[in-house]
Amino acid sequence: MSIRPAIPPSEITPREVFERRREFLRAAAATLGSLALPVLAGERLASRPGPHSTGETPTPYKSIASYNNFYEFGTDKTDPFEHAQRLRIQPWTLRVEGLVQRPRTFGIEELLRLAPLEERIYRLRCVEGWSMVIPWIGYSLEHLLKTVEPLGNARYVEFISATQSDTMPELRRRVLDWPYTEGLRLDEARHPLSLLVFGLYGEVLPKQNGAPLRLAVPWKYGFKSAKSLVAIRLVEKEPLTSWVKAGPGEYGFYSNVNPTVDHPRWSQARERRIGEFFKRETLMFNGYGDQVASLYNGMDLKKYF
Ligand SMILES: Nc1nc2c(c(=O)[nH]1)N[C@H]1C(S)=C(S)[C@@H](COP(=O)(O)O)O[C@H]1N2
Ligand SMILES: [Mo]
Repeated sequence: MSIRPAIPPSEITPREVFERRREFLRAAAATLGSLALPVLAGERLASRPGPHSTGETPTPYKSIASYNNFYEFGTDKTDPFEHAQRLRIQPWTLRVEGLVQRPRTFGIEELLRLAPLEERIYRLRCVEGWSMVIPWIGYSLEHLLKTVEPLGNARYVEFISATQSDTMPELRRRVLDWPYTEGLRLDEARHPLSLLVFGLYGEVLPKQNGAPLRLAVPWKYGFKSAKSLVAIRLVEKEPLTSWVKAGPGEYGFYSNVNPTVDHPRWSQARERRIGEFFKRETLMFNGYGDQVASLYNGMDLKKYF
C-alpha cells in the first residue's frame, strides 16, 4: 500500500519518473526471474495491507528515520541518520545456516520475491522507554524458515547483523561485542507476528533503519529486532546475544515488553511515544498478549526476563 497521494502528471518530478522506471524494471526482472536489480534505500516498495496492524497513528516518517539506535554507527540518536548513509547495501546476501535441511545463501532480490510483501503497522517499544508506531513492509519470517526446513533438534534462531569495518566507525570501540547478535526461541521466530522487514512507509528501508533487511518482533524490546542482517543460524542451545553479554543483569534473552519487570536502573511501567508529550502506560507484551502470551505458558517471566 502506498501512502503517497496520486500525483497529477504535470507535477511529476524527475524522482517520480525515475521511480516509475525502476518499478517497471523490477516487475520485468521479477518476470524474467534472473535479472538482478540493485535495491536502493528510499526506493518505492509496493505492498498490500497485511494482518496484525495496530489502528494507532503511525509516527511521522521524519522521526522514524532520524531518531534511531544503530550502535555500529554511534550511540547518539542522530548518529545512524548522519553516518549510516555510508553502509554498502549492494550486493547483499543472507546466509541461512545451522540446523536446517537446506542451508542456503539468498540474494536480497530473491528474498524480496519469496513471499508477498505486506504492510504491517506495528508498535516498537525501546528498552530505554520510548516508543513509535512504524508501518513496516515485509512478510512473516516463517516464510523463509520453512524454505530451509529446520531440523528436529533446532530450538533457537540466531540473527547476525553486518560488520563493515570501513563504514561502521563504532566497530573499533567495544560498546558491544560485534557482530550485533540477537536470538529468539524457534517457536517465537516462527510466530506469524515475527516479521522479516524490507521497507517502511512504502519505501525500501532507510539505511539507518537497517537496510536492506531486518527483523521486527513487536512484543519484545526493540533491541531484539536486529538490523542489516547477514546471517540467520538455527541452533540447539540458547544463543548468547550482544546485549546479554554486555549486561546479563540488565538485558535478558527473552526481553518481552513487561511493565512489571523494571530495568535495574529505571522503571518500565510507562513509555513516551515519540511526538507525544505525556507518557502512556506500557502494555504487557507491548499490547500483543492475545497473540503471544501462550508462547510463555507456565514460565516465570520475572526469572526469564
Ligand atoms: N544491528 C543493530 N540492530 C539494532 C540495533 C543496533 O544497535 N544494531 N539497535 C536496536 C534497538 S536498541 C532498537 S530500539 C531498534 C531501533 O530500530 P529503529 O531505529 O528502526 O527504530 O533497533 C534495534 N536493532
Ligand atoms: Mo532500543
